[in-house]
Amino acid sequence: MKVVILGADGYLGFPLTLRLLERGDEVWGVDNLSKRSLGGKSAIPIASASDRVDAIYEQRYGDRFHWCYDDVTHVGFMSELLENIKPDAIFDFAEIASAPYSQQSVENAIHTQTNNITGTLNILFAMKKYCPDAHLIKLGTMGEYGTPDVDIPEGFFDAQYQGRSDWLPFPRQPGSFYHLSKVHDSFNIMLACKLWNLNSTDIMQGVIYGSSTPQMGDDPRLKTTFYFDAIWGTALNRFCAQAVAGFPITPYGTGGQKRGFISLCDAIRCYELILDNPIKGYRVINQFDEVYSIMELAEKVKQVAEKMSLGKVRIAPISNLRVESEKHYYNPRRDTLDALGYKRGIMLDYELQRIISDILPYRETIIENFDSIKPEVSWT
Ligand code: USQ
Repeated sequence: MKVVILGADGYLGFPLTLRLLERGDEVWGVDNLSKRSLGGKSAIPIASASDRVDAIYEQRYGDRFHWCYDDVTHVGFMSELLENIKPDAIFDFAEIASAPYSQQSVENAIHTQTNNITGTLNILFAMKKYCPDAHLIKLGTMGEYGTPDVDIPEGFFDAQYQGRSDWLPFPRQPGSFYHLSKVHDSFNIMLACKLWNLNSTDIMQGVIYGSSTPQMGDDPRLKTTFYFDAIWGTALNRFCAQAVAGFPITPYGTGGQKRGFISLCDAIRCYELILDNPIKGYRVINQFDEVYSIMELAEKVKQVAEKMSLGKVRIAPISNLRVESEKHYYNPRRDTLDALGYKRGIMLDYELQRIISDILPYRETIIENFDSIKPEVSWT
């Protein structure tokens, strides 16, 4: 298949690029490399984009890989790209994906929403003109739904009101300007699919964890990022980094917040399944493996790290600077992936061991960046 990956230099986009090349697809990887200058602290060192491209060529994928350094928000670039390639599918990971970053300042909130919403609109208009039959696979977030006191369906539900009923978008209650940017994206995509008969899968993805995929092998140039700082690091990855460095693990507040989680390797398998099973029109897929509370995960990391002889690991809850429920019902559904044949490949304990082994050689990097671990962005 001819596949465009927007955000191909990122935590998800790069491993997906490697996997699709491995299985024989032709890939156009697009990135403006802006994430590299936003201050995230990665335990695993990241090769330059040109070293990554060299490594891909050395894997003998060069004839099927095309690297494009550009910005998805540029109208002329996107039009030219889709006009020339006419891809079968477009993955869109090219978004600013941090809730704390978006809450940090008006500049960051505007950067997040402008970048994310403009990029998506740009893709939609270019698809309409140049490749209306392509499949847009867009990364949304489970955070679009918030944490309602009822089960969470996949995007739509049977709404009953005053004796009448309709199949309507499930309410979105995002908890940050970042999560809200994804809601805007979802509605823009839904409208474009309705008006112009475009095809899109909008993935509501849970929190990802993981440090490597089989395609990376031992080549340091093929590793992906592993952020552990309070702005770009996500909960479970941060907990592993804290355990490795001998710092206390930091659930925010009581740690009763529940989220859906999925490993990096399983997320890549889901993207493949979605790519191989395109849709006509607009579809929402909830993508996560299991729901855990943050405290459950902190305890799990402690258990695994102590078994790996990392010494005594301490869990030290800190005050929660976010505005979010810490005790709530959470029951999202995951029907479509199951119907497509998805089976979880990686168990949590196994993946935690692997993450810890992968980042252990970079313990000093984490220790040196101790100051970046403590959250400082308040939601209020
Ligand atoms: N949390 C802690 N301690 C930490 C870090 C996080 O208790 O050291 C808690 C947060 O308060 C929150 C939960 O863990 O309740 C998840 O926080 P996170 O920083 O791991 O994830 P979040 O900000 O929700 O965003 C991440 C990704 C985002 C993706 C989203 C999926 O950065 O791109 O969209 O996960 S979801 O959370 O399902 O919306």
